[in-house]
Amino acid sequence: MGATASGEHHRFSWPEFSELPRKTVLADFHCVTKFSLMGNEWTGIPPSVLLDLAPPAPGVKHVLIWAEYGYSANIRINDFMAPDTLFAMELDGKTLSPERGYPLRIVVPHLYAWKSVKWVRGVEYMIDDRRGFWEERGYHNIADPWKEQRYSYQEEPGDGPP
Ligand SMILES: Nc1nc2c(c(=O)[nH]1)N[C@H]1C(S)=C(S)[C@@H](COP(=O)(O)O)O[C@H]1N2
Ligand SMILES: [Mo]
Repeated sequence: MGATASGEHHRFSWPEFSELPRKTVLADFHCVTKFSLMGNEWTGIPPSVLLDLAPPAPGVKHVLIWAEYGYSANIRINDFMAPDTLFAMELDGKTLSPERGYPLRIVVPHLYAWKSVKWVRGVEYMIDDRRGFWEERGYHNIADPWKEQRYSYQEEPGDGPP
C-alpha cells in the first residue's frame, strides 16, 4: 500500500504469498530492553521479491510495516532491502509459533528488535517519513544497535520526520 509505482494496492492471498521463493538467514536479535538472542535461523521471503512484484514509486525512502492490533514500525528502504531482512515464516526449520509472529513476521536483524514486526499484515511505501508505533512513543526512527540508536532524542536531522 501507499506509494506504489502503479498507484494501486497490491494484495496477496496467503497461498500466493507463501509460494514465493524462500531463503534462510542466520541472525542475532537485539532488543532494547533485553539481552540479545543469538543465532536464530529464519526462513522466509526476501523483501526484494515483494519489491519486484509491487514496485514502489520513485522517491520512496521508508516503509511502514503494519501488524495485527495496529502495531507498526518504520524501516528505511535500504534497511528493508538489506540482504539479511526477511519476511519470515519459519524459525529454526519450524513454522513460527503464535508468540513469535505466526504466520508472518519481518526480521531486520541489523536493527533493534522492535522493527522486527510480528503478525505482519501489510507494507506501506512512504515518500514522506512517518513514525511507527514505538517511534511515536520515543524510540529512534532508524534504530541501529551498533550506534546505540535507542531513543528519538538521539536522532540527527534527517534521521526522522520533523
Ligand atoms: N506486532 C508486534 N511485533 C513486535 C512487537 C509487538 O509488540 N507487536 N514487539 C517488538 C519487540 S519490542 C521485540 S523485542 C520483538 C520480540 O520478538 P520475539 O517475541 O520474537 O522475541 O518483537 C517486536 N515485534
Ligand atoms: Mo523489545
